[in-house]
Amino acid sequence: MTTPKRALITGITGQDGSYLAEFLLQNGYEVGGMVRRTSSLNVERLASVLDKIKIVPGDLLDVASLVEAVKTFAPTEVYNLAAQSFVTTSWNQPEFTADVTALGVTRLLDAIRIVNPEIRFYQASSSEMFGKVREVPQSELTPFHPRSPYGVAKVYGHWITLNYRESFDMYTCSGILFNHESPRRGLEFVTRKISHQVARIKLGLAKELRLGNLDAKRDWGFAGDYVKAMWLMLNQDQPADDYVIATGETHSVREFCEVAFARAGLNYENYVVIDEEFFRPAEVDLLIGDPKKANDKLGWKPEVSFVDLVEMMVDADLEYCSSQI
Ligand code: NAP
Ligand code: F7E
Repeated sequence: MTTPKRALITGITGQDGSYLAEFLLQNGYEVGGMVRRTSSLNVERLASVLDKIKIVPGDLLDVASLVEAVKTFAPTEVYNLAAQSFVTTSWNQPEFTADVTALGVTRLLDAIRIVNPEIRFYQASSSEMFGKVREVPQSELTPFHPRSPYGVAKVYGHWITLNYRESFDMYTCSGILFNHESPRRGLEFVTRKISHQVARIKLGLAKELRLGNLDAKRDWGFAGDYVKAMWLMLNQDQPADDYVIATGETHSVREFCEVAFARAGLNYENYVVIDEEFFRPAEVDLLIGDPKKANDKLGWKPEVSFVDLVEMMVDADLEYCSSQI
């Protein structure tokens, strides 16, 4: 009998953490979820797996808690998904963002190095590192030019992950993931803000949707597809490497609105109001990833199309908002 693999997920209470936990459990893993102390436990997204995972206390701001988490759970793989992940907040809390999203990666890598450097490590890097893009589409070789304190923090996290691979011969991978969404996306991100408000308008609970830059373009995929790529990166026979994970298609916020409102039988032009409040000090205008390396080396491909993703989110929010009435 082989010993089951053990995965410790930081950020398990977030969108990606919940999908990754489900995926790893289905694949025979024992799963530990690192959770920071808050006044109320935020485990809504974990409803289907809560009784199957082990909650491990820990905070990326506190290295002693990370050493303890790695020591007590004794994982074979660590997925670092925890971050202050909302770009807008990173301008209001730049130092906090750097502490969690940048330095937090070093703290966790160091905890692993001290406790057991054989543990394989995944870092959640981001297409926001490309920012003011230097080439189209963006690949693993495209230079970075981040446009927010969040993007800058992720560049640090990316390079420290590579540095621990090169300095200590650890199996550390960085996944440069483009935007990925789902019905579990936080309400502050534009896709979920749209799908949720479309549902409320359809049900007569709201009259308008206030948004910022409708012309920004993103390469949007489905979070459930993207967590498989994280796992593939840590389960290769070849040496650790970094991969762009994307669909290779780009769509504007306006197009997202068009498809989302149409799903509910509405025309977005009658409801969307442009509001200066939602414009950013510096914008990332266009992101489109080149997932060729992940296709070739990991055999990874996205399965959910843009239209299917938007419709999945609107349908889920129609059901969710109806149940709240
Ligand atoms: P998310 O929903 O915002 O989840 C973030 C998670 O981080 C939450 O579980 C949160 O816990 C945890 N966290 C925050 N600060 C922490 C701290 N100090 N110590 C421990 N945990 C902490 O993010 P997501 O969309 O799932 O994304 C997962 C990761 O991928 C993030 O690192 C994000 O930056 C990165 N990323 C996301 C995308 C995307 O499109 N979704 C694309 C590229 C990269 P609480 O529940 O306690 O707040
Ligand atoms: O914005 C525009 C906004 O907040 C997308 C995070 O997961 O993906 C995410 O970062 C675009 C931007 O995501 C509103 O200006 C217009 O151009 O949904 P978002 P993001 O900033 O791309 C990356 C890959 C990550 O790593 C991050 O963690 O939409 N936009 N109007 C708006 N955005 C928001 N939030 N709200 C609006 O009203």
